[in-house]
Amino acid sequence: MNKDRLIILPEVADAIAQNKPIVALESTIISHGMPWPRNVETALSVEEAVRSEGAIPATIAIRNGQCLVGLSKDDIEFFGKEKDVWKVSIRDMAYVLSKKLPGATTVAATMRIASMAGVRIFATGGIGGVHRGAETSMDISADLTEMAHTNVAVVSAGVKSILDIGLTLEYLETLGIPVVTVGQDAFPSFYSRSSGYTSPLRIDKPQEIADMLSVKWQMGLQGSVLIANPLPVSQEVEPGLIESYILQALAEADKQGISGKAVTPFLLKYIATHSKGESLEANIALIHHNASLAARIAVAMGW
Ligand code: PSU
Ligand code: MN
Repeated sequence: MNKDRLIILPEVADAIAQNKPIVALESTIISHGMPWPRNVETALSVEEAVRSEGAIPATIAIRNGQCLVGLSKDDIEFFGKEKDVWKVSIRDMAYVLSKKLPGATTVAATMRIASMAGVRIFATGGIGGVHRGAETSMDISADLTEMAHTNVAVVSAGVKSILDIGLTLEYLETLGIPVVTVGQDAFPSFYSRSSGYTSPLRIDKPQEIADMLSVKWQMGLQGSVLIANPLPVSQEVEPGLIESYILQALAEADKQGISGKAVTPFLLKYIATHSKGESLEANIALIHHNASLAARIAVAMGW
């Protein structure tokens, strides 16, 4: 690893050196997942949520040919406002770095950079997965393959139903990625605490999750653990409503010929715009909820 390409904010570098708990956060959610100015407000308040649980936040992005681990307030503003920010998954990293383009990192790229810096836990909203119709499109997010081999745990609110949740759970099993839901048997689907699927595993306490992560990595069992954190009851969005927006969004994506990396941002934006902000409020609430849980697990790990 060329150290000049990994710029760790001094506060984060100190935390790494002193084995203090750290939580990585992604930037695609800032640049491509939410409208300005709520994206910037959310990115800043999520960092506060991590701090209030006693951990240090490290939001990750790419700028000026460097991977940034920990963003300044100015950087967060930049990624929230700038129009031409690349959505960077693993395959885009070398290109965006060598061209010195600004890049917001997906779950996959954020995990990889977190791992390079020595950060072991990461909080996000929703992960990428197996898309509906993947049996013909082969659209399966690189988030899943990354989770198969990078030792960074991911806290999410489950899998969003823009994806095929059943196929995503199957694929996670194929890749050997444990899926643990916190506090309930049902696997959550982002806007809803249920999905129609039972979680493969259930753990109720942050300390027990921390124990499982320690055992996994001590045993040399490479890869992530998907920690599914159901959103608070008060924030749930009625599943029938979300499904109707998803079906409209999928039909519109098809009509406009949206494909490849543009699919997920297109669907997310369509749903956020058409649900009149209800989905955005739930999205913001659950990211805070996930960041707090990730921080509690990091504290329990004693890193
Ligand atoms: N799902 C969400 N919100 C998001 C994403 C997915 O509910 O913001 C973003 C994440 O950054 C994720 C990426 O890593 O989309 C997955 O994109 P793709 O499906 O193109 O791999
Ligand atoms: Mn895809």
